[in-house]
Amino acid sequence: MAEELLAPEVVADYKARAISQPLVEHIYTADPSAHVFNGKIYIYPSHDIEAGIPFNDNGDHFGMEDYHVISLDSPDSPAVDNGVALHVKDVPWAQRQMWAPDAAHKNGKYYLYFPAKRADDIFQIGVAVSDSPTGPFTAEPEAIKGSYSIDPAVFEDDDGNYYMYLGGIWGGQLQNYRNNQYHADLGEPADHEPALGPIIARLSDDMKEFAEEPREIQILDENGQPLLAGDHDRRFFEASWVHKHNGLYYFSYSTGNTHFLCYATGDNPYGPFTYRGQILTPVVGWTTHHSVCKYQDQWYLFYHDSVLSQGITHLRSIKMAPLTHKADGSIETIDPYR
Ligand code: FUB
Repeated sequence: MAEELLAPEVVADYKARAISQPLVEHIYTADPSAHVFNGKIYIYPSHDIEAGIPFNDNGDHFGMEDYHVISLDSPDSPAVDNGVALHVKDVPWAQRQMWAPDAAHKNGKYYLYFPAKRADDIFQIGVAVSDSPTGPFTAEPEAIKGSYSIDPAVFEDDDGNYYMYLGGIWGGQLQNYRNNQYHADLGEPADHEPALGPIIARLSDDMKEFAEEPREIQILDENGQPLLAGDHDRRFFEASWVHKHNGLYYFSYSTGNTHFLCYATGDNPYGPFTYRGQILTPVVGWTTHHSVCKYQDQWYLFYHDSVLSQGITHLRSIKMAPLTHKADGSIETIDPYR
């Protein structure tokens, strides 16, 4: 099924009302994972392409092949495309679908974490290493042992521990796992059952392995009960991210088919996290995926939409906008179009 383009007047209206413009327009980019390394902003996005694969619920039309790192000297500086940082042909275990990545910095080395499908169509997460935040990165020969599903996000805590958050349902295959075991015939829980949670594992000292068995995170409602699988406006779908503000851990994520970016807070990296609200209302395009990053004293939301491609879901553009924490710790909801 081909997607229909938005009418030019609709696109013009979205452009006029957009709170920010694409950071780069010469390529399509999505799923921006932003970090400040050595005083500069580095964004690790997906690099969207038209792979010519028909749209389906597995997301096969997201046929990305490589990663480019985008850097900004400061939030007001031009965004610079630093070229190809890693290509799927240089990842021995991966075949296709280089989806949302993230990166981490430790002891002068930079680590790029990325999901991709193996030859048997199962997603795993890999790591590639570089001496530079912009790459090129050299991939480890095997995927991270015990990894699965998609959307790795790595959080560095104040005590020097690094944690990977991961997972995504539907095309991201998380519904096929329980207790870290793959079951081809498993699906999502029934609507009245607890929703599937994102997965967390602490990383090893060398940043290339899990230092512990991955475990599922609980997201609770205002009564301390797990969000239910049928609660599509609030339950976890994909796009994990964690940031810490005033000692509170903020776990944020996409609700997928209801198109919200939501957040929940907790007092430690493993949760449980309690649902607090929406960060971003729906953007143009099916997916929504983000990061939250502080530059000097200002927090920013990095996100994407499909306005530049006239609404094509798999041709997205990364954007950034200021994000505000209120005095009570809640986050002001952002409407991407005024
Ligand atoms: O970019 C491919 C997939 O789309 C990501 O992994 C998801 O989070 C969604 O943004």
